[in-house]
Amino acid sequence: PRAGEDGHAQVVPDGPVAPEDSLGLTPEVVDQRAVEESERPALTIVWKNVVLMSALHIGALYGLWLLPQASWKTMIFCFVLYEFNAIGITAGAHRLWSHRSYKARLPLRIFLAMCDSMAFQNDVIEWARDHRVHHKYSETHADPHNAKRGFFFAHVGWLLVRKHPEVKNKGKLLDISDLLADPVLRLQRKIYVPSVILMCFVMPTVVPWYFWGESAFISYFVCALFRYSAALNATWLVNSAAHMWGWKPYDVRISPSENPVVALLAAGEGFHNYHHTFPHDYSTNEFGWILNLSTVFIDVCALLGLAYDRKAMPKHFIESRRAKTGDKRPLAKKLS
Ligand code: ST9
Ligand code: ZN
Ligand code: ZN
Repeated sequence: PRAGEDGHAQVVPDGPVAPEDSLGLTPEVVDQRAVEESERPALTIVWKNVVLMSALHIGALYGLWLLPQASWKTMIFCFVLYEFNAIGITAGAHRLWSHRSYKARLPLRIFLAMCDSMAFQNDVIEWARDHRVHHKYSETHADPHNAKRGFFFAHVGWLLVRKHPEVKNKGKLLDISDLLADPVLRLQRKIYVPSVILMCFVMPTVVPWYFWGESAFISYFVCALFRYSAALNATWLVNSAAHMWGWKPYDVRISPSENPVVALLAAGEGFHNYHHTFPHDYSTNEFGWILNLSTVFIDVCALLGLAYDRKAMPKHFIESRRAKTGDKRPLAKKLS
């Protein structure tokens, strides 16, 4: 059973529900979107990022081309790394640290921070600050990857240009004291560069070479560059594809959508209409383990006593919200 129905999980809301949580849209955000409709913000391109991102993707495509020459052990290792890379972002940076949707004991937090360094998506404090501002000011200029600015901007373009001043202005109003108070996150920030070199590039290259004699050249291009870039693109699809295409069974008024393909690629993070409607649910969906490896991971950690206080939306709460704001057309209903 999904946590929340088996009596083990804490059920949200456990405090007063903020207006943006109960309605999905604050009047402030709606007004802001209307004002911005006709604006086209100026872009300041960061050429260093353009060059590095292009080089990474060329290296990753070369890794994909080399993949058939890799041993089956290397292929399995690459897949396992991809999933742990994903878990670092989903169960770590996203569900634990950005949304506090469950609690984790120290060994699990250390493990998740290591996986997060393997994912090399900025340190958790920066990632979570950007993500909190993405939820609170979704699809306005204060949203770092505002999907109203098109697929490319939401996918990768936002990492290639200076941020809109509103991201910084609104971001500074957010409380991130909980992130700064976590010693694991402070340590990760302090040793971020060496931790990324080790976890994202050196370890994926050395393990196949040392343990089963893979060529270090192949393991670098396949397990480091190809795995890293594939996981980046899967993550970015949540910001681009899942903000554009899919079903809206919980709230028709927002762009984030239920996108099963993205859910599969992103270890359970494609149920984005649900997630933007109920951001504090630790499962980011209504269906528990279906297409959701990250929920499986958190539930197993809970069984081992490493994770606790998983927050899940009560069924009646979901139903009443669906009745108020959800898409009630037959297909959306069938898929919800
Ligand atoms: C990457 C991140 O890929 C991907 C995140 C995706 C999120 C997805 C979410 C979806 C849900 C979860 C799905 C998970 C699925 C996982 C599946 C896995 C298979 N608030 O940034 P700077 C201020 S990273 C408040 O330099 P610029 C602040 O004072 C990839 N203040 O801005 C800051 O200083 P500090 C690898 C803020 O100059 C100062 O501004 N990494 C905020 O405009 C300067 O900040 C890269 O490619 C805020 N939110 O530059 C690096 N933001 O930090 C990319 C900023 O000291 N980044 N401030 O406080 C950069 O190079 C730059 O950030 C930039 C903007 C060029 C993009
Ligand atoms: Zn989103
Ligand atoms: Zn989120």
